[in-house]
Amino acid sequence: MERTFLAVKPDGVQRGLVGNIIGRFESKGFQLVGLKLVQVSRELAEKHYGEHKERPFFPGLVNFITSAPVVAMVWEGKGVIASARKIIGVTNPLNAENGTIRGDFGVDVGRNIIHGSDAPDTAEREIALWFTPAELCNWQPSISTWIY
Ligand code: FUP
Repeated sequence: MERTFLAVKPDGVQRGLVGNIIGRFESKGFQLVGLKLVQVSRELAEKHYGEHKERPFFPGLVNFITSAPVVAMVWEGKGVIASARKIIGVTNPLNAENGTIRGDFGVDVGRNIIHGSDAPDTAEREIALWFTPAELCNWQPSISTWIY
């Protein structure tokens, strides 16, 4: 089953948006398989955003992502990588559609609330960078056991 890496960035955590954001992926029908609050090191930030290291915004991006805790997650489900990107919205929140996370909550490209892997190879790389295999749960929902 397909998996993707998502992270609520420091602005999303500070603004109390974690529950709302997790709810959107749960409601869509995706399954949470990994979740932790992380104070990101500069080393992890520089690896995660390695493709941008020559860009002018890179130092500010690393400072931001290391400034306060991040909620790191792995979600599983059919087509979850592309679907999560649609739920998140485009990079600049001012251009993101209403109804997307960035469209609903952001105005600044440098404070765009959430990260989501953009393709299968990046999802695989980012999951391995942020989580050990033991931190990911393989579980089957069994609603009939818990709802009477
Ligand atoms: P996304 O995949 O939508 O998160 O966007 P990118 O990988 O292109 O960019 C990674 C992060 O760099 C963005 F979330 C925000 C930041 N960024 C800027 O701060 N300025 C820019 O001009 C572009 C990206």
